[in-house]
Amino acid sequence: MTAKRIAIIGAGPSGMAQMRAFQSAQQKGEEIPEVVCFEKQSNWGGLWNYTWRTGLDEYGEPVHCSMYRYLWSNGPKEGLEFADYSFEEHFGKQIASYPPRAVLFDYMVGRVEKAKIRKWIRFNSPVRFVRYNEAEENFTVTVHDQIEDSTYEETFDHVICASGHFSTPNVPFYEGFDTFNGRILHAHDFRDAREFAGQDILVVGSSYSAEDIGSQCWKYGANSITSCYRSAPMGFDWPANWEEKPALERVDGKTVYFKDGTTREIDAIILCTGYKHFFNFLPDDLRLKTANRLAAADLYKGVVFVKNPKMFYLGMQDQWFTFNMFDAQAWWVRDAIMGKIDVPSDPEVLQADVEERVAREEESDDVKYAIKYQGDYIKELIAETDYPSFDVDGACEAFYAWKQHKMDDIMAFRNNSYRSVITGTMAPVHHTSWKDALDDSLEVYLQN
Ligand code: FAD
Ligand code: NA7
Repeated sequence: MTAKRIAIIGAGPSGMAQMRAFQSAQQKGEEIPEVVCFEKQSNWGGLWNYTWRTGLDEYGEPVHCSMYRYLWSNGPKEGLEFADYSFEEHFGKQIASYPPRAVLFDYMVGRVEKAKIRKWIRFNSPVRFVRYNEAEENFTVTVHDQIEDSTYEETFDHVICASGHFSTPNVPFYEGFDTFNGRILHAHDFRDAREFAGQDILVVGSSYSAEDIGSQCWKYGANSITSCYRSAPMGFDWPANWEEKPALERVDGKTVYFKDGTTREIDAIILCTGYKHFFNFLPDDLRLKTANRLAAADLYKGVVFVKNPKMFYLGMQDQWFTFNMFDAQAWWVRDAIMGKIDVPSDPEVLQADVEERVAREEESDDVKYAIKYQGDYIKELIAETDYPSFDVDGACEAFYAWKQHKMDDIMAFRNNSYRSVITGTMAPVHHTSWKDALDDSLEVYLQN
């Protein structure tokens, strides 16, 4: 019998976790399926593969990257550490708790370089379409080889979609945008905060991007930040030149109008209005349609597509936990594919699991509840596989402390450190406070 063939779409943190999961079974002497990962970029790392480009890439594809130059981890690294590859193993020492983008990229790549799985990836290979063949019970995947500029088809027994969901911007229109005398951009296209030095900027939105992009602009010398919320304010104790306003109503010239009747003169508008789950390479019968929430729609155990259980999705939830949650999912999906875990065949059983998760998420809108909810999800998955168990509750504690540190001082929370739940070591306090650390290169960050 020929080995099963598995297609993974995307070599970001989720796709990399999936490959590492298969490789770890192989390392233990198990027969694994043939794994092919299609990645549209020329390198791995997903959103963490930084590019200066915005709009379209060199091949005319939408640029995937939504990250910006001076991005530092927005949560403590102790909440995302791989259970099978600690920060200390990678860097040879414990490092501070909120690493900049380049440091986290280096860490995640270190694990997969060690696992030697790069050979499974076909780079510059956007998946154009996936079709399920009822009769053969397999999938035909259409891929564009950008280097050769040719398309081809291959068949697979399973498809694992790990294409991310923070790349296609949600861009609202407000009256007067078309005549605004300044730059309007979405967070997806934000790169270097120095561009806004000396300017008065408006940030629309009240979630992570609004908070962090506003903070970046503040750190790198914007004259003032005005942020505005649709539902609820972020409510931090902002610096003197940052004001939080209710919803934006309209724009006229350079004047922006808010719901409370107040106005401001603004140089640039940054729309931090979130992202869309966007899968233009999938047909209706395979395409996930979900909001950005902890219990994603139509995913049994958060990973099996209920409308076709041969198809899996990774990392489609809203995220408190990231790298370690992708691992938990990847190990579970591996075992489902390898027949070590039974996926029920009755669609009603699959759907009931989804509904239970949705109902449980909706029981509370408390932040601690949400963090624990996702921590419990990780525990649930790893209990069913050989992924190294770790102190998930301890990781939740790091998140609770992080939340409090943000309330204490939003411009200084990244100066705190936490204990690793993998090695038990306390992270050192970083040598420079976040607001003064203008050079955030890997070399400088690691000087502790
Ligand atoms: P992605 O990283 O988006 O990777 C998906 C991959 O799929 C990409 O490489 C893409 O090129 C590829 N792909 C997409 N479509 C196709 C196709 N059709 N064919 C082939 N390949 C395709 N998380 C943290 O833990 N800490 C942080 O500090 C943090 N900061 C963030 C800041 C920003 C601005 C954003 C947007 C997200 C941040 N995140 C952070 C969350 C982030 O979602 C995860 O860290 C992680 O990148 C998700 O991994 P992923 O593999 O699921 O998706
Ligand atoms: P999020 O967390 O999805 O938040 C989107 C924000 O945008 C949220 O505050 C929304 O307000 C707001 N929003 C959405 N549509 C509109 C319109 N039309 N007008 C005004 N405001 C709007 O996205 P982020 O980019 O902040 O974070 C995504 C990931 O990137 C996150 O996981 C981080 O790790 C980094 P609402 O509260 O819904 O009223």
